[in-house]
Amino acid sequence: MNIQNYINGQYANPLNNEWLDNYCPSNGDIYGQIPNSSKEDIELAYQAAKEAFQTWSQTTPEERSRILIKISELLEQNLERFAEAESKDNGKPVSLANTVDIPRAASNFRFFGNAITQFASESHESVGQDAINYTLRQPIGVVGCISPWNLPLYLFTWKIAPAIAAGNCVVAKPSEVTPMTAYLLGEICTKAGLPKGVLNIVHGLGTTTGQAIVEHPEIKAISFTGGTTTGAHIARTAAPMFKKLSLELGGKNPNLIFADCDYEDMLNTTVRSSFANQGQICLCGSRIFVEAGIYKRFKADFIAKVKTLKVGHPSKSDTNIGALVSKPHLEKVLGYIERAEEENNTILCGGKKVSVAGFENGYYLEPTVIEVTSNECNTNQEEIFGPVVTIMPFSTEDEALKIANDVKYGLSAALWTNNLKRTMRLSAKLQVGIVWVNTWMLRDLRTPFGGMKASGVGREGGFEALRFFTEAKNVCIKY
Ligand code: TXE
Repeated sequence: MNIQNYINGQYANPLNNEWLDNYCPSNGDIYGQIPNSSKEDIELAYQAAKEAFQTWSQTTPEERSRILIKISELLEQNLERFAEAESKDNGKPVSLANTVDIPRAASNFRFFGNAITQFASESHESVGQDAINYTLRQPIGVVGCISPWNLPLYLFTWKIAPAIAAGNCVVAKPSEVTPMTAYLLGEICTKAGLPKGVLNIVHGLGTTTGQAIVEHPEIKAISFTGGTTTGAHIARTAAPMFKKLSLELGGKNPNLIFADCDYEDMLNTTVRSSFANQGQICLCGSRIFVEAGIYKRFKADFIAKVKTLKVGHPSKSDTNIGALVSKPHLEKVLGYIERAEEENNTILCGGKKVSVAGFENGYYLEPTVIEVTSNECNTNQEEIFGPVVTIMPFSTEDEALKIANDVKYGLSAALWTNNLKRTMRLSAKLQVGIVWVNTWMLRDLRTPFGGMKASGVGREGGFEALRFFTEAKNVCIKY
């Protein structure tokens, strides 16, 4: 199936008429083409957004809310169609797209549709000076949203929904590896009555199409999720133009498991936090540290459970692990496993490609557990972003904290303990944006989301996202 850009409320071919192949990860086939858009397409999208901003920025929050909630309802009505498209494009199990990706995309629109009606600004009475200050929260104008391939519609809409809720108009680019659901979203937006030009979706490569969004002098804010190297490049490009940036980047998240935790709950959740979405979530707990007293037991039980995970075609209901997103990505992950062995780490299970009968050219990989002897090895320092985790024992709480923080990333951590004082101590000291205690990936859209260190800058989610997508202007009136 060939897809098109969605500019000014209409589907259109790229101006240069250049196309890229779109691969299906579960069987390796090329199943369609996508626009390889140029700077000129971005300019067209920008002009449409600029024009739409004249009226969209003047609509009431209630009007915008009504349209966002309609988009959410239409996504829910089209759940199966979107879930199947997402799975085909990304390789993830349909069961995951059905229960997580698409419902969450719908929630993003509903949440920000509601949130904008509650987004109040502050006022401050300057006592003794006969003055009152109030803050105007005004939309920025035309903003850019660039999203990755791991949670395609989920993350695309996580940016778009707050941007348009706040009254901005958007030029958006999904990952060229997984463009399909973003393409389908255009039609839903038109049906929901989103005025033309408010959302423009342009497909193409990061280095050309994405770069053109970041370089556009009139696109004043960029919300980006993707790799840390790309994030650094975007920051460098945007800096001389003083663009507002929100960067959600990579992670190498620690799971700290203490002997006093609820063992079964921890074990089941740790399998999920390791391998959900083929381990391709920036929040996956890829470094597992276990208190020495229960290390042997954990190692045996964890491996036994991991071995029961079924790698298979994404459309099968008993598949736990589908295909990795692309051939280059599969090769990259295999390269990390090879290097782990060169570093004298021990592959406890997995590590090899899987040939799924009937789909031999798909990008399947066994869930892989590696035992490391030091947190300093590359395997524990670099983001692998696949179904690969490491395990290692620790002796004391201080040591656990030290190794958890001893990494360039700082996105999230999972802490497993029933000791309240330890929970409070570690939560305060972990250098991450999100700490989960006795759970993982429990998300509440009102909370701030984002990372420290090389995991990015800024926070999205809740009112943080609405703050990012608005300019705060203070007005001081002397009376
Ligand atoms: O991401 P890229 P890639 C990590 C993960 C993965 C690595 C690389 O470790 O292996 O990053 O993945 C667009 N200007 N994460 O190469 O390139 C690109 O087209 C503007 C973690 O696939 O960062 C896509 O839409 N845009 C991550 C988006 O950026 C550019 C999720 C992300 O692609 C651009 C994905 C440029 N110069 C990968 N270059 C997470 N945090 O969840 C690329 N893009």
